[in-house]
Amino acid sequence: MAESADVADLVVSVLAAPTESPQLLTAAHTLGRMSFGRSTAPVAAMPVQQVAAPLLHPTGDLVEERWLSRKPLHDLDLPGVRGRFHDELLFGVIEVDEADFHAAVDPVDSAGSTPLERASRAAYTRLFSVLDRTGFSHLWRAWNYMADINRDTHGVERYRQFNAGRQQAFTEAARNVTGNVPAACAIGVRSGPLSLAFLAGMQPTSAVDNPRQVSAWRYPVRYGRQPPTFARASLARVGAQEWLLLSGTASIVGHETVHVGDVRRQVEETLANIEAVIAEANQQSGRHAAGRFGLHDFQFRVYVRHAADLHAIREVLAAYLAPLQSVLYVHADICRQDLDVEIEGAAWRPLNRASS
Ligand code: 3EB
Repeated sequence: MAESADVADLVVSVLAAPTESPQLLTAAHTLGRMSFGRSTAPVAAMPVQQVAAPLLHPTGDLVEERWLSRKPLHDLDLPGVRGRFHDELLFGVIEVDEADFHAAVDPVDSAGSTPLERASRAAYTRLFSVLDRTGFSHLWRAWNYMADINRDTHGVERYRQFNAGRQQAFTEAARNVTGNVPAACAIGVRSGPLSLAFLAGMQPTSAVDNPRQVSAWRYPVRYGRQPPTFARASLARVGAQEWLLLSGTASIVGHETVHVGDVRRQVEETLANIEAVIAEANQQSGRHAAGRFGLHDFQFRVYVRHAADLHAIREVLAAYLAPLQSVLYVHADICRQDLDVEIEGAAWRPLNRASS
């Protein structure tokens, strides 16, 4: 029993329902929170990412997801970021108001730069300075939310503006923009500032690829002048555990969207992609792990573009997932206009004693 007690000491869990976690669900054990829909004012002492998107399912009181830990937690005290950390991991939230940035047209670069591009660059520049100052140098996972993600302004889709600003900040901070890049998602919400939540660690993660998909940082220019900076998943160690953080995953094969207009087949293709990423992660961690990750180990978050598709999406997922598996359905926009659904998730498992 010593083994499992030890593991429990280190567990950080994404919780779907407050009632499921009697002892841990207190402020003292909360590393970070993500809330959905019309939420209450932020609690100053705790980092919370307020996602301006309604939860479609489950409905009711459930409005947030929490990352929990039994480790001693400390509040971060730096300007422009709300964060909490323990000895291995930092959770933080950075919000940047686009209204603080004006469109600029550089006479040398006729493309200029837009308020969202500048806001994205500023958010990531701030993030990297937080990581440099705290020693949590390695960005593991980023959750990006912005209003009107598919709208064109200044002649460019806003998601592409975001990609440009993000990539620029990575480059300026001398971070990789190819290869070992963090897991991420970039999602459209109803209103509000550009919101960036992140997990960063003292130790590096390994990026996991998907052999069915072109790496996002290699997408051809038809998807935007600067490609998105993310990996399909991050494989990380926390104490005696291994974590697999799955990026937002969609119905993309190679670099092309498939099953346009058919949400059921999009879900199936997305699950095939997730299975491929899990298989790749299992191969990468190999003998270090006790057991393998499987689809049933994950807590999932599903972004649904059209609320009317909820039923179909749930029906398809029910055929693949365990009956009590935790899945949150969020009404939000996907970064490609031709995609109707995107799925992300997280899972953890014990490492072998010998290799930890
Ligand atoms: C895709 O596979 C779908 O820009 O950070 C998924 C995950 C997507 C992360 C990002 C975008 C991002 O290209 C979109």
